[in-house]
Amino acid sequence: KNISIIGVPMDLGQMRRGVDMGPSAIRYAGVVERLERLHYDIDDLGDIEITRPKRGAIVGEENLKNLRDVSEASEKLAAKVDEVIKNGRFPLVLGGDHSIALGSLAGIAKHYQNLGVIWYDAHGDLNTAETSPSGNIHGMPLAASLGIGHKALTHIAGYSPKIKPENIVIIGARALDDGEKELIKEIGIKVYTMHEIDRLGMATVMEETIAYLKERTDGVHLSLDLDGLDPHDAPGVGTPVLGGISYRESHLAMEMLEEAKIITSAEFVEVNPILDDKNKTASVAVALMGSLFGEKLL
Ligand code: DIR
Ligand code: MN
Ligand code: MN
Ligand code: MN
Repeated sequence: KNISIIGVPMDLGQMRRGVDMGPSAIRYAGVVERLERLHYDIDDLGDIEITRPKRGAIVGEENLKNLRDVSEASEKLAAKVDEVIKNGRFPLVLGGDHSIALGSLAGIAKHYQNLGVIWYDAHGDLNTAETSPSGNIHGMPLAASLGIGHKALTHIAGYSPKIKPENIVIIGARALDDGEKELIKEIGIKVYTMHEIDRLGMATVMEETIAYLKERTDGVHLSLDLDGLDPHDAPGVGTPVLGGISYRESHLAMEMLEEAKIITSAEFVEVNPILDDKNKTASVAVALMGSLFGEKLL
């Protein structure tokens, strides 16, 4: 397999600075070397250019912080991801805050009839301007990709929706806002909260997830927010939530995805090195990529 790495130094989807340095932190943690050891052809395409915040509101921008800049960056990322897939390569996107999933999914989804998505996250990222408690767009990309929300977010790359509710599996949820809970019930998204992970164990959660996606999708995008992990294992994130998925459970999940051979694109987001402990979170991200791409313990 050939992998193209795309860095997205984006921090405008939320209010804590530093997550724009995520791509550098992940590169310093050795992502290219780690994957080359697995005999992939790695092409690091460098970073998408992100413009600094523009001033002046646009119509409909209420409770949508940095809407214009996030939307512009998403268009650039979508075009880059689209090009990578057209070249027959696997897009591996490094964030940046989770708003970048808008661009990733916009570039990916047009290549599939039924794209599946695994959303590995403490949060649902299913807010709109109406339901968001923060106005932060990193809490909205899954809703927008379903076609729900402001047009500047739902119509990246000129089409909508990117994904269908029945093709999504959320894993690790433990901080859902009221509006997100309502939406999940209304449109029917499969969710494994921490409660189900505790009860069933990660092995069963992943067996069920893989079986579920295999029968209904023709490709699966892994969108992994490092805050899905417990803050003990991944402290360098802007919105840590106690009681998360462990380091080892996360490796098991990645190993099972690799065995199942269902993942066709991936992104690792929300690594914030200025909130981190000696680049620990970027190192965890790289270790998980190792498992996702076939590292074996023995
Ligand atoms: C919260 C936090 N649900 C919001 N979201 C986060 O602001 O919409 N997503 N942190 O990753
Ligand atoms: Mn997220
Ligand atoms: Mn999150
Ligand atoms: Mn987040």
